[in-house]
Amino acid sequence: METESTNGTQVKLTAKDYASDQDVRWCPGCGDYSILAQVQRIMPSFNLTREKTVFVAGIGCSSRFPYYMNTYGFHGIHGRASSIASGLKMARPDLDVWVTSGDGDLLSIGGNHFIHTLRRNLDIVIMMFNNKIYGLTKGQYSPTSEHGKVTKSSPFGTLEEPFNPLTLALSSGGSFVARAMDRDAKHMQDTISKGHNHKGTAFIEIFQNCNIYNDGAHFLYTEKETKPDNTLFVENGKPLIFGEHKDKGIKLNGFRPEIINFNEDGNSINDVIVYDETSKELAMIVAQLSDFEGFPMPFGVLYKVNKPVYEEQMELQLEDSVKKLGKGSLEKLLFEGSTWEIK
Ligand SMILES: Cc1ncc(C[n+]2csc(CCOP(=O)(O)OP(=O)(O)O)c2C)c(N)n1
Ligand code: SF4
Repeated sequence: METESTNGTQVKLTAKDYASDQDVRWCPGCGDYSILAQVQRIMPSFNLTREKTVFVAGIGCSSRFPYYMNTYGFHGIHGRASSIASGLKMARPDLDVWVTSGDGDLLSIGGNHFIHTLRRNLDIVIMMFNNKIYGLTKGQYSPTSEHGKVTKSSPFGTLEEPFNPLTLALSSGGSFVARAMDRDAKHMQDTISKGHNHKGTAFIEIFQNCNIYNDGAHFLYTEKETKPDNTLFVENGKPLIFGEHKDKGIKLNGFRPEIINFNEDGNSINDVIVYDETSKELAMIVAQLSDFEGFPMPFGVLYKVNKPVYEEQMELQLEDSVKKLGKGSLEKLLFEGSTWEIK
């Protein structure tokens, strides 16, 4: 339970305090509702004040998120949430800054901004709601739509291979890379909390069902019957096991992952990889598992390392420069050096 100081008084906040008075305008049954509920539920545990919390979004159904949070918010332009959040965090490092975005918003028009935000490692949280489609614009394919996907903008099937958001984040220098799903509330809460508590940019991909334009895109991983055999829940220090009876595991044969079954001769849990979330090599291998036929989809925190954060380095550099060179003048800077006049 959190406390907030308003006019000197201490008030305990609950999930309800984080819900705004706006009507939620997502389609009934949309996976976004679950994400909103889980975020509101965990917010009080962070001991923050609402005045110091900001949700930044681009454009899309998912990007309506800031309207529904009773915090500060910024509904920006398409694809620019990471950049707006970066500027905000640099100017006001005391704020708690969150980005909510869709797979189209973040990886298509916002792709460039996204990769550089990860590379810089500002202390913010980026949540990407992945429904593998453009929801708001009524069902065109997105950078995560599978190859061959028939949509309004790809009537004969997409020709491109989709991005794997986790390997993209890892290779862009992300210091916290994780995946959750709309239908597993507890795991989502836990993953987002870990992301928030990480110092640096936390990237969390959340599988979200768009029941209007791409219903069932993630059902293999969310439904009771199919989930155990098709998902791998990664935990630091624990063996990579999965399956309804927890009798399957992932082992490495050189760099190649292999599935082993403990009921078959010679296989045992001791052969399975014990996960180390600080190993980028392991994170890369596990993030790609689902790209191969028959392998499960990984969820949880795949990678988490401590690296210097951008805003602190910038502050130190500024202080150091002022010490060495004095305060400086913008006017002088603009008019010094080689300037010329166009006549
Ligand atoms: C510059 C610009 N280009 C295109 C659009 C149209 N547009 C609005 S939202 C969107 C895609 C949203 O998809 P996604 O980010 O996956 O979010 P979802 O709606 O599925 O949550 C597009 C292409 C726009 N608003 N601005
Ligand atoms: S179009 Fe899809 S993503 Fe958008 S609100 Fe409706 S169900 Fe949700």
